[in-house]
Amino acid sequence: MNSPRTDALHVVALAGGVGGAKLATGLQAALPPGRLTVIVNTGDDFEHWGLHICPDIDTVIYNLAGIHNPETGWGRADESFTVLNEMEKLGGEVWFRIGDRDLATHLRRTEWLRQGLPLTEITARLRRMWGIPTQVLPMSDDPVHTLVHTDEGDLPFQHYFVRRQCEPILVDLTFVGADKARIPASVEEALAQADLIVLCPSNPYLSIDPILSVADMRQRLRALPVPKLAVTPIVAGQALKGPAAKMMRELGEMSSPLTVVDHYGDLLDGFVLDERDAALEEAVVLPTLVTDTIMTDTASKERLAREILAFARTLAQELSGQPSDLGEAP
Ligand code: FO1
Repeated sequence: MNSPRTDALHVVALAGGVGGAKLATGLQAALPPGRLTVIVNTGDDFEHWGLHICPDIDTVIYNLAGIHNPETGWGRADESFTVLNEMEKLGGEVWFRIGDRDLATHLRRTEWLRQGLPLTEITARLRRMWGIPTQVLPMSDDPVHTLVHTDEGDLPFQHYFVRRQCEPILVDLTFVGADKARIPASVEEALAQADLIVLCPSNPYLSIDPILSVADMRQRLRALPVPKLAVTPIVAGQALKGPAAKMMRELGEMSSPLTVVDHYGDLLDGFVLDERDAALEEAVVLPTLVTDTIMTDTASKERLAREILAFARTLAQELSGQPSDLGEAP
């Protein structure tokens, strides 16, 4: 295990979608400014209205800045849809609901991409503009596209997720371009400094797997001498949000936290299980924190994050056989 100085504690979270953004917000609140890096899924990115949309990056940024729509978890608070309504009148596509405030982000990002800036730099500019102390890093600057193989044929991710509301039966997933995509230098630096890796309660198949599929990311994470833990996205057989439980059943698996543990396999040193599934603790086999994982407000996000940091300290101790240097949460 690394022996990090208390003042240098650096947490790297892997996230995509609303569940990941919620825990990232809790971790940001629980850690000193600048000690959290979030590596975000970009497999959901797509072109729409001629613009480059990065839904998971925007969800993470809006949540970390506290300007997200609290009902959906994605998009902006106090949003209006004048442009969307006008697009409808002009026969444009409106199944993907882009609000007016959100549109400014897509316009600016697309403008910067056309100027040749990498997505990492654009994302850094956006998070600094919103005053976010956390580093938000795209998993790659190279294009990776999640392609969903279903009983109705292949669907680009947002067509499956939003347009078809995840109705087609999942057969398999491909992360097109992941083998050629490179890990950005900023991600490599964050991993080299990391004292703890947290796989957020995001959809393992749609949000975390694309990140793990970039080049040799999974092997790199596995080789890091720091605790790596995952937080369950499944509680009492259900996904708190999104299609994870439905997808598990369609893939012939149980919709259970144990399926998540199995799925991540030897990547994990520990697991965070919801208290409603406490009966499964022994079956997890890994060191397990059993707690309330449901994040409904700012306080519950921060409480869960602090419990995870305390659990990570005991985990680091168990793994090294020595007292942990992972400092006390402030
Ligand atoms: N999700 C929906 O279910 N319907 C939408 O119309 C929609 C629009 C949208 C616009 C901007 C944005 O950043 C996200 C948006 N999302 C929408 C969420 C997004 O499709 C998914 O949450 C992620 O791609 C999955 O993590």
